[in-house]
Amino acid sequence: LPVSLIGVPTDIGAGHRGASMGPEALRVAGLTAALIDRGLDVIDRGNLSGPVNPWQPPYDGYRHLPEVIAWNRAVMLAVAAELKLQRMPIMLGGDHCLAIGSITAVAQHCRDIGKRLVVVWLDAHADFNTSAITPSGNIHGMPVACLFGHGPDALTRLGGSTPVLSTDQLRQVGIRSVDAGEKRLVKEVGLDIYDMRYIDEIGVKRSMEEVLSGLDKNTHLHLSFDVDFLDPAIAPGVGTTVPGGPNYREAQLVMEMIADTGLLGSLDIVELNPAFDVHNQTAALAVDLVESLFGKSTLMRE
Ligand code: DIR
Ligand code: MN
Ligand code: MN
Ligand code: MN
Repeated sequence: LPVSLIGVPTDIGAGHRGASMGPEALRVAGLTAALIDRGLDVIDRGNLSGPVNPWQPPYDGYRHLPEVIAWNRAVMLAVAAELKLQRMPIMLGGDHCLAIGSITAVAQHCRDIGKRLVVVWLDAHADFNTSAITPSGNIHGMPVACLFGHGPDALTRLGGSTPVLSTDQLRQVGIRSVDAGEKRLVKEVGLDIYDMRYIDEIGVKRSMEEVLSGLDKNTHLHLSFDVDFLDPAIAPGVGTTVPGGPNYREAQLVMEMIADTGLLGSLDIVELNPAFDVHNQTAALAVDLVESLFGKSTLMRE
């Protein structure tokens, strides 16, 4: 599948400034060349545009809601356009609120062509807060809730209908920070969460076998990769580090096992924040992991 890079330079959903520099950091780290080396047809569409970050406190439980809506409309339209052209959209984030727009578009596309959508969500956080329970008002902590129909109409119904996702369509991996109210809601909804304790106990291989079970040729796999999924020791360049994430090889194995399915249809790379990074090493690591995601391996494999 040919791929299209879509820069989404925004940090309106986050509690720290700087994720807006993520798209350029990924380009500087050589993302395009790495994908071309994988034998892919790559077009970099450049960056989407949208409102600047007004840097205001939360209002009614949401920080920057109008801006988040505007950016997500742009993301949804851009992703829909690439899917229509039969190209794989790769979002260069930008904070994780952009997944509302990207996954809404992907879900719509899957409905139209009769494919089953499965979303794999790599993150330290469950991103299942609502305005009533959020400790921060930051909408990057809410995209999964919005996709499940919990949130403001403008976000839950971005593509018209809601909910966009149901529990059988989402698997979250690497989770190790869930807020108090969020914990209750996640339990109530019954999210399929492979948290770090589970991964510690049964290992990455068996966890990922379970995450990727039940997929078939008719599955469109969307990967939403929040860079804070990774252990901060290898990935300092994010706004909200949480200790106890996957190490280098564990993260590579996650990507390699997803690559082996051959089902990847769309990708978000989010929360990379160059303001916290050291010599762009986190961007370079993200590119390295994306190479594995697109089939790079040490030895020839059958
Ligand atoms: C926290 C942080 N759960 C919040 N969320 C983050 O503010 O809702 N998500 N960092 O990536
Ligand atoms: Mn999060
Ligand atoms: Mn996160
Ligand atoms: Mn996230």
